[in-house]
This record gives sequence, C-alpha cells and structure tokens, in this order.
Amino acid sequence: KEKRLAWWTNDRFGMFIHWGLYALPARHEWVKNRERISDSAYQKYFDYFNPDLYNPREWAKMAKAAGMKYAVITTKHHEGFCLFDSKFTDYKATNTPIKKDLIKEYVEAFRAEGIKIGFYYSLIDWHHPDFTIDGTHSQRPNNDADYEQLNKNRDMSKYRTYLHNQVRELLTNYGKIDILWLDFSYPGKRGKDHNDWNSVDLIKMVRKLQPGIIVNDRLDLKEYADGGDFVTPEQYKVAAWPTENGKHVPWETCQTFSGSWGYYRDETTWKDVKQLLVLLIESVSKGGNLLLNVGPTARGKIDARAQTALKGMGEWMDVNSRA
Ligand code: FUL
Repeated sequence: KEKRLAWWTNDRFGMFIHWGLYALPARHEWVKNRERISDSAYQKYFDYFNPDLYNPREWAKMAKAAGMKYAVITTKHHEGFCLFDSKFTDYKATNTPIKKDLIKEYVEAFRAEGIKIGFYYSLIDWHHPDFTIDGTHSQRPNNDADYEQLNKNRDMSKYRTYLHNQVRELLTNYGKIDILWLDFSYPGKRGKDHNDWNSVDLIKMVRKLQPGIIVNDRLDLKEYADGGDFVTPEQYKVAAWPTENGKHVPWETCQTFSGSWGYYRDETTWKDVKQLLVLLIESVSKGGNLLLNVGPTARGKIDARAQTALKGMGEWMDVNSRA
C-alpha cells in the first residue's frame, strides 16, 4: 500500500473536476435532487449539452501551472450521465449534441501535460431504472409507505452489474489509470452500503485491471484489508493528521473554491488565494493531500474566478514548491 501511494504522497496537490449536465442549470451538482426534478424535466439538459469550448489541454495547462500533479474527473456523477462512451447506457455524452467521448480527450490532454489520471465514478445513480429509490434519491417520496411501491420494479442487482460493467470499461479502455475515486456509501436507514455495490468483488476487479491504482475509501470496505488506500475528509480542515487504530493514515481533503462542486454561476462565497494557500500548506503540514475542485461551465470553460485563483496559487508554488 505504501509503495503504491508513494508518488501520490509526494505530489500532494490535485485538481478535482466536477462536470456533467448540472453545469447547464448552473446551480449545484445536486440540483436534480434538491429540486426533485423528474427525469423528463431533466432531459432538456441532455438535449442541449454541447460544450463547444471544451479544450482539456487548456485545463491541463492551468492545473500544471498551479502546481497540481494529478487530476480526478467525474466520469459519472449522481445524476447518472456519463461523460464517457459506455456500451451499457444511452445516457452518455456521445448521444448529446457534442457527440464525443469527453473522457478520452481528458485522458489524452492531461497525460500529455504529465499529469496523473484519476476517475471519479458515482456509486449512486438517480437515473438508472434499477437503482432503488432511497432517502437521498431525487425521486424520493414524501412518506415511508411509498418506498415499496416505488421500488416494486427496481432490481438493485441489475444496477450492481451495470456499475461493475462501467468500472470495468473505465479501467480497460483508457490505458493506465492512476486513481479511482468512488462516491459514496451512506449506510443507515434505507441507505446503501458495501452489499449494494458488492464492494469486495469490485475492489478485486479494480486491482486486477489496474495494478498500482489508488482507490479512495468510499466503498465502505473497512473490514477488508486491501480496500481503500486513503481517507477523504470533505470540505473541512482536519485538526490533526487522522489516525486509525492509533496509526496515521494517508488522507486527502477535497475542497471547493466556493460551496458547490458543479458550476454554480451565482455563488458568492469564493475563497481568496490566501485562504487556498493556507488550506494547502496546512494539509501538507499534517501529512495530507489537497484535491481542489473546478466546476467547468456547460460550454466547457473553467470560469474566470477559478482561473484567477489557480493563477494566484501557481505564483506562490513557482517559488515554494519542492519539484
Ligand atoms: C460528495 C458528493 O455528493 C458531492 O456531490 C461531491 O461529488 C463530493 C466530492 O462528494 O459526497
């Protein structure tokens, strides 16, 4: 484990990219859920998805100039839309007006800039017809009794097969993948846990397809020795280096410039460059990594506020980073 984490622990700083249909409404990647938008009402974002200004080489250059050494992109977020060309669904970028496998272009562009390649893949899926409706589903009912009725024709085992098939595609069709970032398990009342994903078989397949890959901790695999490689405190600064059984564990905090992960046009709570640098320095000083998020627009641009922040960090990194 330590061996496969060596480069990651050294590199420390990565770019998270949240991009999907939610970039069109531009008000949070959970918009479908928060506003309980039906599949048919959400369809217009698919029909108009056309990121004509997408230039991943530009994104990769921005990441590199900021001192970032790896990147993790949402191949599919909770909404279920796939940026990659999957054999197992029609709900994918190649069927939208842009007609392209956007992940293929991302991989090529970031690799060309010497940046390590990560895939985020959502375990949760609010679009797949067999994913059972639970308390955090966009189609959740208002009262308890309706759940059974709603799930009568949904078969979670079919979704599980779909999930395994898509992860296999992602780890087979794009060459060497450095990081797999799965999101997320939420055990508890009507929640989903490792049984829903068949996590042990999934991780075994992942390790077989991509020996050396690093996987995060959101498969809910605590009991399994070769499970997650690092823990993922989200949107908060840890007080001290996290431990498990008295031992320091590898960790990465993921953070946004503002609140939302997906592009949110009207958000006003943006961190300034000094706050971002303090976040990076504090994380590294406590043995951790920082995965800092950009939410590109529907046309495929990294918005000016994010560009300014990345540039500011880069200026500091130019004179202070180790490599
Ligand atoms: C969370 C997700 O629900 C958010 O939308 C985001 O992707 C974040 C990194 O993980 O759990």
